[in-house]
Amino acid sequence: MSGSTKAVALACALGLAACDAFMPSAPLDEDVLDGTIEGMTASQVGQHIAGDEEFGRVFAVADGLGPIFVAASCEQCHAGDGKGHPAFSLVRFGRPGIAGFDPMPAFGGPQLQHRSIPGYPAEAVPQEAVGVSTFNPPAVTGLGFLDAVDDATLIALADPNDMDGDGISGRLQLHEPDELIEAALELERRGSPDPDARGTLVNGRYIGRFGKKALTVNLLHQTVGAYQQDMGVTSDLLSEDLFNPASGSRASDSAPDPEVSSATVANVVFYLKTLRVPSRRDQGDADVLAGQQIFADIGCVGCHVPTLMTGASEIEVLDRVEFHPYTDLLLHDMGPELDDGYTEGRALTSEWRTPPLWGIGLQDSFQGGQAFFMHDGRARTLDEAILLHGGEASGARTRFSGLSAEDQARLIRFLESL
Ligand code: HEC
Ligand code: HEC
Ligand SMILES: [Ca+2]
Ligand SMILES: [Ca+2]
Ligand SMILES: [Ca+2]
Repeated sequence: MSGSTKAVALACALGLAACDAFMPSAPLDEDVLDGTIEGMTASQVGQHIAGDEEFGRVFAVADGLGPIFVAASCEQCHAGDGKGHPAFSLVRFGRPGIAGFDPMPAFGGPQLQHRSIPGYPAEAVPQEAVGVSTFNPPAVTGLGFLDAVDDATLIALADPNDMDGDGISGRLQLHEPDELIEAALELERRGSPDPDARGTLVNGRYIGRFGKKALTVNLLHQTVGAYQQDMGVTSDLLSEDLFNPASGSRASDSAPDPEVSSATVANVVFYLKTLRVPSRRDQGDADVLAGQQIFADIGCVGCHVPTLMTGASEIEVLDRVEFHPYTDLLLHDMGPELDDGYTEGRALTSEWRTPPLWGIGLQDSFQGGQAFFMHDGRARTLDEAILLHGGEASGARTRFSGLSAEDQARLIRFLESL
């Protein structure tokens, strides 16, 4: 119970407050996602709070919003740090090209910025686009743990040729080196007690881990990308304003670049790193425990790996600890139904990075009382989400369908406890 909840309970017990009206709306501590990890030093708490403020900061035109953008703050899309409502989804597009997938930069691709500052034309999805995909904002809790997993762990989890014969391969997303990726990796290596654990080259390319197709290599890369692509806000690493190529002009806003300082970016990254993992609920319940066993037995754990280890971290709580994200951070072919014809890096259009399942039982409270699952929110219940699994996950889906109604309900109870 949080301090304020305790105070309310006490006031009720003493007959001081109208408790029927008050108690139900007081959130339980465990239902709140945006708590911090424990054990931070005072200066770390200070940096977390500074990052939290920046995460909530609403940009105005004078601050450098746009000229084209999707939303005016991180928090608008990642409300309460939980999954965002589909109204705040990102739309990305492209088409098959001669040398692989063409993200259509001449048309403003791959990401649509459908809003703009006054006097500047917003983008529209071009008719020439063949693959168009909608990405729902994911929850941002617990990401410091995923960020602190060593490259070697991901390399060991990958089984591109399905050598163990379970029908599940799991591939690393790999990106050609570029200036931005190398700068983002280098800055993070500088603060790390084990710099060699990150930025490993695999066949000359860097491992991607964040985003639905693992587009970005770390939280810094993700953050500067979000500032520029989602809000039109420039930083030291991405210092050029976005412009709409269809408008024929490279005119940008009048705010001097960079529009956020590297200290601000570092604070936001630190904020993301130090958001705690959502707490489990009803962990000891008999149905939940039975559901957990079924989750393992029918092969959900082939991708939604229950336990990972972090590597060395400068943040004590994240330093070489076990945690339970229910993801392998790898790409999997999910079959034709989830194939939007759109892709990033070396992923196939049908490939998606396994999303963590922690907090999944809480997400409806962050999406306006309704839940939206899968990359574009097309599934409205956990059952529906499971039944959309195809490709490498076909076996697990078929085994789920073969369960008794009671066992299916137990599996769902387990997911709801995460
Ligand atoms: C317009 C809505 C929108 C805004 C604004 C936005 N995001 Fe996001 N965010 C998303 C979506 C959608 C994704 C998934 C993108 C992808 O899969 O490539 C995402 C992904 C992320 C991720 C990766 C999470 C994961 O599990 O892989 C992080 C971290 C993140 N955002 C942080 C931020 C920060 C920090 C800001 C502000 C600087 C921000 N976002 C602004 C919508 C938004
Ligand atoms: C082959 C790998 C794989 C297996 C096996 C697998 N999943 Fe998934 N799962 C994924 C991927 C990838 C996604 C994201 C797909 C998308 O966004 O379109 C996903 C999405 C989900 C989601 C929705 C998450 C969200 O944030 O919207 C749930 C719930 C889920 N899986 C549960 C299960 C259960 C239960 C099983 C076992 C019956 C299972 N998965 C087996 C890879 C897998
Ligand atoms: Ca700008
Ligand atoms: Ca664009
Ligand atoms: Ca500017």
